Amino acid sequence: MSSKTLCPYCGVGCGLEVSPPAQSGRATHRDSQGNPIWRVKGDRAHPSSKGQICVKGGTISESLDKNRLKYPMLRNSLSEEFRRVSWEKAFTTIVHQIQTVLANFGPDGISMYGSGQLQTEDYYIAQKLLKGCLGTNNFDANSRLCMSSAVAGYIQSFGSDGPPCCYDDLELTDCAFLIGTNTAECHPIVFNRLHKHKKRKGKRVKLIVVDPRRTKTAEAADLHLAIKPGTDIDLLHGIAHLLMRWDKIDTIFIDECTKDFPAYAEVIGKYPPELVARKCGIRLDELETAARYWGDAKRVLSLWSMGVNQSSEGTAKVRTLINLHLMTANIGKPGAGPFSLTGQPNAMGGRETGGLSHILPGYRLVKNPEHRREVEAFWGLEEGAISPLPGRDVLNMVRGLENREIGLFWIAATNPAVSMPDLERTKAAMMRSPFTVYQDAYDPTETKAYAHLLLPAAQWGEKTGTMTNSERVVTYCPSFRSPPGEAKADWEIFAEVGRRLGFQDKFDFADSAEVYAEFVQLTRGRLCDMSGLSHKRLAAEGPIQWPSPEGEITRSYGKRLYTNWNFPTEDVRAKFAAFDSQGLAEPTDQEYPFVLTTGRLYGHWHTMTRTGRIEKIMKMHPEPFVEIHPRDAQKLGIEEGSWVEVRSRRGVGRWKAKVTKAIAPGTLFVPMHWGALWTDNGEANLLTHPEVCPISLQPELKACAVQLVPINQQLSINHEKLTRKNQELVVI
Ligand SMILES: Nc1nc2c(c(=O)[nH]1)N[C@H]1C(S)=C(S)[C@@H](COP(=O)(O)OP(=O)(O)OC[C@H]3O[C@@H](n4cnc5c(=O)[nH]c(N)nc54)[C@H](O)[C@@H]3O)O[C@H]1N2
Ligand SMILES: Nc1nc2c(c(=O)[nH]1)N[C@H]1C(S)=C(S)[C@@H](COP(=O)(O)OP(=O)(O)OC[C@H]3O[C@@H](n4cnc5c(=O)[nH]c(N)nc54)[C@H](O)[C@@H]3O)O[C@H]1N2
Ligand code: SF4
Ligand SMILES: [Mo]
Repeated sequence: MSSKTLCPYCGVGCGLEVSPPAQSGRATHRDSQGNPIWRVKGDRAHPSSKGQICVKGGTISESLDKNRLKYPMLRNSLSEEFRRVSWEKAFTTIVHQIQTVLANFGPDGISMYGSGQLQTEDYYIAQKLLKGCLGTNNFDANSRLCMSSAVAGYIQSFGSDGPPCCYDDLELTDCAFLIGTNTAECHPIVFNRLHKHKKRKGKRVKLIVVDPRRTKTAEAADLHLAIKPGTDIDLLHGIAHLLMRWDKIDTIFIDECTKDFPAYAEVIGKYPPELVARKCGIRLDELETAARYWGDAKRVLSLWSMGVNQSSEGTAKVRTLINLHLMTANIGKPGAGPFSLTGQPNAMGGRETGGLSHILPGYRLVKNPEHRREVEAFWGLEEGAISPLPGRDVLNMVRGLENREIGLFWIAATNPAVSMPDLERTKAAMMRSPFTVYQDAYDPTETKAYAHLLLPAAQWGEKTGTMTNSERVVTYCPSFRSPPGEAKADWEIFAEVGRRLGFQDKFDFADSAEVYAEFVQLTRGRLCDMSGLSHKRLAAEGPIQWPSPEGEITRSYGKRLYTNWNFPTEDVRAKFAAFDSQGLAEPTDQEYPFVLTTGRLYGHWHTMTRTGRIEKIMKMHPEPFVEIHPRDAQKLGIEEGSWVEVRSRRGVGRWKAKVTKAIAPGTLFVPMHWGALWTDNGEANLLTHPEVCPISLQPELKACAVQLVPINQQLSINHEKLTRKNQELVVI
């Protein structure tokens, strides 16, 4: 019997069909430890992916049985060894810790740091526990490092979060504008759909890629604008300037459906093309070509991800991109719109359930008194139970730990000891935590070193829930195998803590279908209305796209938002933004003359807890490296494959040089994936800085100033030691 589910890696959200390892009599595919491997193929009936998958989805099942955390483990201090404990002991310990912190610090002494890899049901129960019952908004997620600039940009420009487009638009556009996204490697199936369309339509479809690196995505483009890191706003204003000059703007749409255009027009007046081209480090004719492609197209679809969001002006970048859509009415119609590609499989579900410290379930805001009252009433809480103050974002949690303002730090489904910026500082802060609960599926991970209590989580395939992909399609993900050892679903862990804290009636759920049924009621009447969805319906009918209000008979797929050009603002108009370009938070100077950017490789997933243990992927990407332009390499006498040191004001890393024209001169690229368990030489985030966008509070993981120094010595990679660290065979 096979099960239909969703790939638990990226936000494309491909449908998978998973079947058990072959039964006796037939050859069984086994991993290097002898575990039978579940068979995985693409689900042809899934509307988002139509049967396609990439190497990550195709190999996911090989990681299911390796290095799993199976039992709760406890220690009194970080210097002690962990000892196995019962769930009973684990729960009484957490409840005791929470009660102590409530007495000593009040509710805001508790902080939880979650993840876009939790399912919607997990996320929802965590919000109810923290924001509702405990009265603290200190729930943030790794989406702060990922999607928060997109969320802020949508809210400010349109009045609500919510990507307005759908993947069908990939096949309907005549100009795709990809900025700060390596779609080919990070959202491969979205890219396949777009690329096929382009191949079919030939010159009639234009593909523009804006990225300081010549990525696989850029290689497929008609026009690759290799701008200097952090000059996106200049570029976008430059395009707007030309569109104005050439009278390629839609004045009727601007007059009837938007506001604040004059202030924006004044700003773009200051960005003449010659100046912009110089600032961005591109040719004037390249800028003009980009503007012409945009201006001549009937339907422009822009796609973006971390090159835009992970910036100290992330929200301004998002809004400036949306401005271009507004001035040319490229929104709410087929093949057009500003489409943020979400990174993680359920980052969207996180947004729907209120999984950041400033939001509440159903696309509501903590700061809005009416929104708080609606949620309090729904949860059966007294008025005022939800704090009116946004909680700590994750960087503020780090500061809270430093200042000893946090008594209990609870981490779930993320590995901050690799993925947070300014890692030494993050680690030092986590060392100060009086008590850290870490709820993860794998063991070891780098974050384990900073935990007092480890809780084994059932992961995807071992618990039943739902996830929403980038195009708002909700997929039912049933449990198809038992969790290893005593692992439990995240939502069950949160709910049990809630019951033991005295909120029996609030967490009285028989199963996750009941959790989902409660959650969707909170979306009724909101933009993300899912009141027509249930586990039962999703299991029977397959994936469904929201909005999906109860009782409405609509298509389940191919929906767009804002097709009537009414936006959820007070006056139903979308808003132009007037931001000047600020550049990088840490500009280069004589001492630190290079910009270091960081990002992803096709095969690996984040901190490698799964992909580091998959042979095929380790063979594709065995070790980290630093990309250096030949001109810079020559100047410094660096040869391909030689070791170099990269130093920032915060940390140092050593990598093998990959000399390539794929990177712009003056810029270096290091993959983010390798943490302390996988390398002894260089971790990207030891170098990055913690400066954030003042609006979205998203850190600028994409750029810091560094020195590049050749080291005339051959460093060895101690594979044996690294293998021991990971307690299993890793093929390199
Ligand atoms: N293979 C793989 N796929 C993934 C993931 C993974 O770990 N591995 N993770 C998922 C997640 S959570 C996310 S968030 C997405 C991320 O997906 P992407 O955002 O596509 O991936 P990144 O490699 O982080 O960054 C994208 C590009 O931004 C460029 N960039 C850097 N600075 C700038 C700048 O100033 N301006 C512009 N325009 N571009 C710049 C980089 O050169 C890089 O090519 O991928 C998802 N998919
Ligand atoms: N330098 C640099 N740093 C970055 C980025 C970058 O581009 N550059 N990108 C940032 C972005 S966009 C992101 S999204 C983050 C990602 O960074 P992380 O969130 O730290 O990365 P993951 O390795 O995906 O960690 C997820 C963890 O959840 C566990 N897990 C999987 N499924 C489950 C489950 O169902 N329940 C529980 N409890 N645990 C589970 C996995 O074992 C793993 O340990 O990194 C950020 N950091
Ligand atoms: S494109 Fe993303 S969702 Fe699809 S199979 Fe690959 S990792 Fe999974
Ligand atoms: Mo992400």
